[in-house]
Amino acid sequence: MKKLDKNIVLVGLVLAVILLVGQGCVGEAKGAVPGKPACKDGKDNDGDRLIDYPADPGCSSAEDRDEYNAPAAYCGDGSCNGAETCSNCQIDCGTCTNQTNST
Ligand SMILES: [Ca+2]
Ligand SMILES: [Ca+2]
Ligand SMILES: [Ca+2]
Repeated sequence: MKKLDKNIVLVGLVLAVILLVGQGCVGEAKGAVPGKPACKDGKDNDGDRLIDYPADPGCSSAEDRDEYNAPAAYCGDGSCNGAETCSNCQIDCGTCTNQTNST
């Protein structure tokens, strides 16, 4: 029975180690500095070469946790958006076709 007791102690120790290591790994996502919002960590988090509030327009404040801002719509971005039409942005909206009324 002594051997069994030793095994139980060993299993307990292993479990304790797993728990401790596991807790150390739980936390912030990769790349994020714990406790520091992306808008005041001194890094260019979204790759637009603008760093932190107020330089990056993606930062609404220094406490903003996300630098990312949606790029403005422009002619050539691949989608017909904003004020784009077939007459002012054929790249995105396609060429205008003359529609003839059958009536
Ligand atoms: Ca940043
Ligand atoms: Ca940025
Ligand atoms: Ca567009």
